[in-house]
Amino acid sequence: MISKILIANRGEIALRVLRACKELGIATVAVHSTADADAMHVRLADESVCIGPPPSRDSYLNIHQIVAACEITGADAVHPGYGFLSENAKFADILDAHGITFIGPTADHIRIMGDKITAKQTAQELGIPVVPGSDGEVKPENAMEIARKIGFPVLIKATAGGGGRGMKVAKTEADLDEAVSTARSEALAAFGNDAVYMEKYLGKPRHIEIQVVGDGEGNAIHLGERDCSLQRRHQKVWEEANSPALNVEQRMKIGEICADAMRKLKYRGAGTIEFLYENGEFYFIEMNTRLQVEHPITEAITGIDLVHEQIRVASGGGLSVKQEDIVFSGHAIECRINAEDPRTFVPSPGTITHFHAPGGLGVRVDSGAYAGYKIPPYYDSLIGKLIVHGRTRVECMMRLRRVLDEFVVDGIKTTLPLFQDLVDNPDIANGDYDIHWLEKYLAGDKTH
Ligand code: MV4
Repeated sequence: MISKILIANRGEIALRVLRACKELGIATVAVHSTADADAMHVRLADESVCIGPPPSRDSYLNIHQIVAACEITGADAVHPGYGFLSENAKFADILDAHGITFIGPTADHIRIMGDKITAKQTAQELGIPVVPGSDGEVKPENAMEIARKIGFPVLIKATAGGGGRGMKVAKTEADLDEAVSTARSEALAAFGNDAVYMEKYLGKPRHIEIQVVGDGEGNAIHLGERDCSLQRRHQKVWEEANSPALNVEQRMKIGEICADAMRKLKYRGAGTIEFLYENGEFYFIEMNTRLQVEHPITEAITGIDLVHEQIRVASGGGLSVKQEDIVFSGHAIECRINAEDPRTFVPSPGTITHFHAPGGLGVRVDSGAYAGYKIPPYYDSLIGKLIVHGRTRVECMMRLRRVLDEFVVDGIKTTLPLFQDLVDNPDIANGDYDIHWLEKYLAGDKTH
């Protein structure tokens, strides 16, 4: 049994986890840096502990301070949220050594999926379709032979990577040497590890990810997919469930492949299996071993609270639902509201002077923002998420247009105006976009 959870995070996700704890009758401990003393997650928690100065490495990433906060408050479990320590295997090991439950997968599963080559090999062994590519690491001297076998264009990726860093395309043989050496030096600089691997480069895929939850004992469910193709510089901007590109048969087929893989792995916790989707085929790229920012759209179409499930499986209580009882209903869209200039995406920290969140049927706002709140400059610029649900995609889009009109955030710049443009765009209305659509749109190329 878990009776007190320490939430090792800040902002909207700390609030999100707090809400689940309250519903389950579990006591909560907030941690915060000195910059976040006035944050909503601190106000709403039962107890709070200041864990250090503003920089993340001294506070939200400081494992010793977080373990000490658990010991001081008697918390018996930690929810890491997303980002920060959520995919840190060493953190999971240290909590384990202190007899504190990590609400997430085993440290071994975090490690396997954190190394992109092992992740891909594991996925393939579990029956998940992967992008054609090298069999493990590629050394410069073998690169040409491997690339010719795969067929150009190819993509060089960092083994320790993720999020697009250390990734280089080689269109033809003439580009290969440079692509490999740049990818290796970028990987070394970013991750302290120059190992790279190679894949067939897919030109116009969609990014589609499958939500899974496992109980660690060989039971697992899938909760359908999210289409996260609308990204800018590897930051998701707009996500939807279901994907406008899939039908029910495709959804249930790839979902069952993923759930089955998680059963074989005896995976525990929530996870996301990421695919590129092109010409009707799925190609595994990565697995995330955490709750994701965009999880609420899955909750909207399934009615399942993913944080409740995480807490249940972490305490050995099992999943609350069987696969055959999951009903997918309607359509949901999430807009990430960032404190940024909507054209340049330059961060816009400062004081929010007015704040009015929209409401009504099918509307959810996850945010720690309020009038008078001062956004600190030290962390990411996500200040809230708007999630809209409708019975159909058309109803969802009509509702989103209405809701965006109601949303007021004054005193700072936000990305809300971008969503007002997107909701009126014909390609978006048709669900006709790939992973490059948004960057082209923002560059002013509206001809595609
Ligand atoms: C790819 C790809 C094309 N072909 N892999 C970018 C981040 C990392 N998670 C994987 N990424 C990509 N992998 C192959 N074989 C194109 C991307 C990619 C991308 C993927 C998802 C969402 C947005 C993207 C933007 C640019 C490139």
